[in-house]
Order: sequence, then C-alpha cells, then structure tokens
Amino acid sequence: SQPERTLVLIKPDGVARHLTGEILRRIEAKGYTIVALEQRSADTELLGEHYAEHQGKPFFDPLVDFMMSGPVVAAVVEGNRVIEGFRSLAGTTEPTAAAPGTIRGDLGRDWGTTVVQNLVHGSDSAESAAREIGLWFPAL
Ligand code: DAT
Ligand code: MG
Repeated sequence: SQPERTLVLIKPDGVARHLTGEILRRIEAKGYTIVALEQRSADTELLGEHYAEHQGKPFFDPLVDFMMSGPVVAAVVEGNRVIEGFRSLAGTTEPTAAAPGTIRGDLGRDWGTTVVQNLVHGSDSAESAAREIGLWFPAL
C-alpha cells in the first residue's frame, strides 16, 4: 500500500499540560514521519469547518470554545496505514475508557467538563484526512 497522511492536532489541554513532546515522541517512536508541524491558535471559522460533522450536536459549542481556549499544535503525519494507526495510538474518545498504552488512556482522564478533553485529534478516514490537511495546511 501507498504511504498515507493524517492530520493530528494536539488540543489545548495537551499543550497546556506540556505534553506536546511526549505525544510527538510516541508518534515518532511508532515509526511515523512528521512532515509538517505548527503551533497556532484556531478561530471559529476554521473549527466550524474542521468539526462540520458535529454541528448541531449539544457538545459542538463547548467543543469549539475548548479548542479556542489556548494554542493547538497541528501536524501532518505520514506512513503506511497511518490514519488507522494514529487512531489506535490515540485510543478511544473517552480517556476514562481508553486503553492503557494509548495517548488518551495513559495521559488523559475525565475532568468533569461538558466537552470531553482528550488531548489529541486524528483524522478518521482518507476523505477526512484530505479535507482536514487542506484546512490546516493549505500550502501542502
Ligand atoms: P474523536 O475525537 O475520537 O474522533 P468525535 O469526532 O466523535 O471523537 O468527537 C470530537 C470530539 O468531541 C471528541 O474528541 C471529544 C468531543 N466529544 C465527542 N463526543 C462527545 C460527547 N458525547 N460529549 C462531550 N464531548 C464529546
Ligand atoms: Mg472525530
């Protein structure tokens, strides 16, 4: 199979907790290649497009507010089957339920917030990856 690319975000909780290095370390230790990396502050327009599938859900506004609560680190990560592989590294959505050994399972927990704070985003399909990379890294 061809190498593929995924969009990874280290969310504001991960940056604020100084876990950027630890999360990037796990991605590199797995053998994936970081082909683009930038710390930035997202705005409502970008996040509305990024999370378009969640518009209208009860957690949408808290999710956007959370994602604007501090800087995020955006990365494009490359490797064979990296979309599936990074989702596996990240663990399931809820950190309480995420398996030990995963980013969310090892480093995350429930903080009692309306929106689940789970440290990272990873694209969920080839179509999502292409769309999200275009949004966050239009020059790629
Ligand atoms: P994932 O990030 O695992 O792909 P998702 O795309 O379904 O999960 O949701 C995007 C984010 O929104 C998720 O990382 C955390 C938050 N979230 C999802 N479902 C939620 C819920 N039922 N209540 C609160 N926050 C939620
Ligand atoms: Mg998702």
